Amino acid sequence: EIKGLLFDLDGVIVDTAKYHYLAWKKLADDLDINFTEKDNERLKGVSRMRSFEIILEIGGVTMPEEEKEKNCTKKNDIYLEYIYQLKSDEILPGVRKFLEDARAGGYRLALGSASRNAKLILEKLGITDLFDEIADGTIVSNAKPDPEIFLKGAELLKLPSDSCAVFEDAAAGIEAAHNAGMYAVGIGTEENLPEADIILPGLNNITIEDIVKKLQE
Ligand code: B16
Ligand code: MG
Repeated sequence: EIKGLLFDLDGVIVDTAKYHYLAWKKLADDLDINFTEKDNERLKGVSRMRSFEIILEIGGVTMPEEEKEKNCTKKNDIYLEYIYQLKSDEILPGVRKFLEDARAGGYRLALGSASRNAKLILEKLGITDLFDEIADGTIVSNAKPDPEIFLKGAELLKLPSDSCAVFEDAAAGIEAAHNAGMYAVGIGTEENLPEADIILPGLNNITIEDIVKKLQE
């Protein structure tokens, strides 16, 4: 029986990918690396450092660890300028209602995001109170597809893996959910998320009951 719901942040609750892109783009320009919006797709769900390493690979650039750290901090400072401006109306369509209804239906909700800025983003969107627990990039060391983030989320919710369902927009996140022994609901397209147990274009016009029924068919 599904009792816990774990939500990825970027791509499921809010489209922060566009701000990540703008920040990485600025940094890449400074480093004379040609980084495109298409390249940015590869960074979804990926940790900050790993994202930077992918950008360096694209540019064929290497640099010492210390300098990589500095650039990651620089990127985050730029990213935060966008996040400080984030408004509650940027929450993706139907998400607030979906979360509220799921809570009212007795489900326990947790965030399961790689972002170290997750708490700030939830505050900005005004939805912190809708989550019972928050598992984010500040408490895990292994990035998706490692199951750590979702296992942490389930542990915080005090639920076994097999009673949890994960909502994810990234292939690595779907893989992480399965590695954790959880159901995986893909937000996106069949083409991008072939491994998901079910695929939805978003969380509007659907209830958690509909989803649970489909998952358990
Ligand atoms: P930060 P998610 C991920 O969020 C983003 O998709 C990914 O692009 C980003 O690099 C990562 O968070 C880390 O974010 O730099 O804010 O710590 O999809 O796991 O919610
Ligand atoms: Mg995501």
